[in-house]
Amino acid sequence: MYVLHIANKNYSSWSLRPWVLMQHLGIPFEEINHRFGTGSIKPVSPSGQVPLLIDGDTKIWESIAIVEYLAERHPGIWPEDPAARAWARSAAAEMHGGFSHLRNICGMNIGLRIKLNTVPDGLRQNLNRLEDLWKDGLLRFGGPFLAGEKFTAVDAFFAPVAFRIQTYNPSVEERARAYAARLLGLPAMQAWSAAALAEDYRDPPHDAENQAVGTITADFRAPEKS
Ligand SMILES: N[C@@H](CCC(=O)N[C@@H](CS)C(=O)NCC(=O)O)C(=O)O
Repeated sequence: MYVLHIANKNYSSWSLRPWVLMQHLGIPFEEINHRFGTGSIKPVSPSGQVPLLIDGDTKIWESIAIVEYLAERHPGIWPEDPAARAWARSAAAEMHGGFSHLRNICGMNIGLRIKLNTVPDGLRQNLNRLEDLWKDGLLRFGGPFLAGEKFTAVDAFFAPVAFRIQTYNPSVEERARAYAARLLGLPAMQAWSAAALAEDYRDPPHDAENQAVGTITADFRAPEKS
């Protein structure tokens, strides 16, 4: 049985990617949850970060490597069509290495709703690129997912963006908003979200970062246990 190490579901966008993919595809795994700030990830993970997948004696870290490891063993991780697969790999790699303004300014915090103080140029550029990329995939492969009919790893890579759109409500075109809503409606995304909202503990550095970029207009998280 695979073991997937992840962190707080409310904040850990990288953990979400392999989790939602495995959950959606019905690949069985045991999950181990770490809390940010406790130092429990460091001794387990070669990079000191999550997600980390363990398969017997083999440790796989970095979300993109985890996805490729799974793709060698399970159907459905990437699209079957070679052109769609090439596009999906490119778009997932672009997400893995890029969109830094979106990732840094709009940190994932599933339970909060935040009105951004400003939308800096870098963030607007990332959002423009996101709209173009999603439009390209959805039109080229016919939807409803980015590389065609099925939810694959490229959708998993953009899954945290759907939560960010929900939290920060940035101005994005209707097609992008509808795709984000489609992701949010998936049972695996709903399960992750419900667990995130039920977390009764916080990571103050993440909360401080999110608070610094705007005004919190709602907080749907379970009360913090002291
Ligand atoms: N490039 C890595 C990023 C992993 C990452 O940044 N993980 C964060 C959580 S979302 C982490 O483990 N942070 C804890 C730390 O850095 O101490 C991947 O794709 O897996």
